[in-house]
Amino acid sequence: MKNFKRYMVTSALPYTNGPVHIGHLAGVYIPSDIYVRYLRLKGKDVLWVCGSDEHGVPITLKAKKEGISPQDVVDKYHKIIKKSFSELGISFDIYHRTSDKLHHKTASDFFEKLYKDGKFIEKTTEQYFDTEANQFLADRYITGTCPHCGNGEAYGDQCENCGTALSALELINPKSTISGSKPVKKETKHWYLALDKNEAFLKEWILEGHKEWKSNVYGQCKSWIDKGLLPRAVSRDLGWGVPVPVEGAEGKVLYVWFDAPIGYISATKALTPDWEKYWKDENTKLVHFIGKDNIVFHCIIFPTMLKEEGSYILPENVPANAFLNLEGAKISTSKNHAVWLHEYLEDFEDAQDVLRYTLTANAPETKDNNFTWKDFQDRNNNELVAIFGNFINRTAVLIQKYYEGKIPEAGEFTQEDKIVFEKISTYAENIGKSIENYRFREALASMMNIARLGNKYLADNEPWKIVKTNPERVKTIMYVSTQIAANLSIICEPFLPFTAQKLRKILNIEKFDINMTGNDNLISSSHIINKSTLLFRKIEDKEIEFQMEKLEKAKKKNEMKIVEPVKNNISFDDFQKTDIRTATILEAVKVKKTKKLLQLKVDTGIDIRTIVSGISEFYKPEEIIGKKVLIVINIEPVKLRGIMSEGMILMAKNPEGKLLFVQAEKDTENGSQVM
Ligand code: B3M
Ligand code: ZN
Repeated sequence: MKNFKRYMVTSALPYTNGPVHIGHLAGVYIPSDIYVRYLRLKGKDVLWVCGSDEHGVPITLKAKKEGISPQDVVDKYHKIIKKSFSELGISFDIYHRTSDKLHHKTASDFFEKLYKDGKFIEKTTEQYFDTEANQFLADRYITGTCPHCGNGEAYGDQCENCGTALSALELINPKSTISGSKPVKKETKHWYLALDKNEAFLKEWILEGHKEWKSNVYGQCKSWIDKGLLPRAVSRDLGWGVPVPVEGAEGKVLYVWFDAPIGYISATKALTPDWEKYWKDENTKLVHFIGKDNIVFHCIIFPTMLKEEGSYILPENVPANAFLNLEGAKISTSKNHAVWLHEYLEDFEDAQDVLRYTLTANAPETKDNNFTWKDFQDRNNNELVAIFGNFINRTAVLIQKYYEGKIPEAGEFTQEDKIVFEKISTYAENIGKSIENYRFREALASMMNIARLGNKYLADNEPWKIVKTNPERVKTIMYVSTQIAANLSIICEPFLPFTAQKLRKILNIEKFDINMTGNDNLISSSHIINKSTLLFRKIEDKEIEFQMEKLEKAKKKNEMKIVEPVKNNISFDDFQKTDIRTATILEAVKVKKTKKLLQLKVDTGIDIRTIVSGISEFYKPEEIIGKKVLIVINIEPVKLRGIMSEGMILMAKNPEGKLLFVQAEKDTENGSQVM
């Protein structure tokens, strides 16, 4: 393995169209914070950058929804996100933003260099255009069915279900998200990155050169490369973003996924004049922390940009995580099914580490995982309070009680004492290996094993029982316990930085070096420690109930939104005019060349008649034959696709828009009047 001189770590730039939630934290920001804090403890030269991703359609859509300008949207959320990250102890060296001038210049220059070097393919093609909104439909302005996995809500640039990078033209049944209308095609000029020409390079660099990448990441890359890559447009017809720095490109901006990753470089520039060392020297290890939906952009597109530019290094690893669910359901911003970081910090003041702990323990490292409030409470009460907190508290309280806070002289170590220190060394070594291999859950479990070891050491040795009869042995026991606590204060820092700080305060020690872990003499005899304060408090049932109610309320509010408002009152006489009858479906066939229509023959008890019904998307003809249904028989007949339809079947629309039969009981006679 190569020995790198320094590290350049990046974390995905959050879109500034909303606050961050626990899914973002578990997937990206907590693992990268652990990684970087660990490297800093090791004394490594490391820079860690992040910032707000402030361009692209997600922002303009949000602005439209809230009736404010895109700049107002990004200003609002940039502030909330930045503050909440910092309050959770996410220790970026800089949290920059892509609306910053420096970024605009950096991205623009990057484009210009590729343009001048003739790296782009300039093409005029037909793109989707919304005639009602008078606008081209890029990226999230258009949705449709993914041609790869059938997801009905794929975006014009990506399907979030299967992760595939798409072009809007590939979508089946495209629909404008602005007006809901079917778009038309219109010619426009754009610049394309030649991914196809870089296939050989990507194959060699990833498929041959990076077999060590996480299997989900490697697997996704392989399947894209194997499918064959196409040139990809890196400009858009939009008014919000970095203007394309080419003559004749008025009204066009850089594709958000072209400028956003360059945001990592801009942030580094804003941080240090020495930025080039971190981006252009082969001895720098570049690592991108991202969520699984960003893999294609960080493993295929951005590296191709970097390579085409020519002076940059490529990422050494891209440890992408899967998604975190919440209480068994997908986290959803639009449905407000989420735990928002800024709200958590209000509800659980001073419990930052509890969230960090739970999200690391449940991190979706290899597959999607689930967060529940019950598990959050259990992990706090049964692990942090009962094991970690309990061990520290007992140690500190006994040292106060027996020695007025002064660490006693140790006698000779027993075999058991020596094993304790050996075990700490082994755990510490394993934690390092796990972190360096991006296995943070495993690392956290080893960290807790040190706390467990301490707790068990005290429980096995029971100093409180022998303090009268064997005070010399108790001195050694308490000395050893203090060393365990001191080791823990170093090792827990990347995971639980607030706890580490409190613990050092109790131990009355400023700082230790991680290279000292496993040492049996971290705190020397006669050092005075402070009075114990509780590291963790119990989380009560009522706090969990409050959180569950919050989710429940959001759910109810959502369901209510979907219920149509009540129409105006009508008189009984008006109602009486509608003639509703029970009937049986006898035959059903699809109406040719239509997607929605079925032609039905129904027995109304009065006659057998034809009804054309728009239910073909939801039912196959053979499924509905024999069904007892309700029909309006006196509705004016209409001709649909040349077929006379003489009646209407009553259907109920569910929240997803699916039509369901309103059925009569099986033994109701056909032709019975419904009243
Ligand atoms: N803003 C995507 C996201 O939040 C995007 C990441 C950019 S990283 C350069 O999912
Ligand atoms: Zn898909």
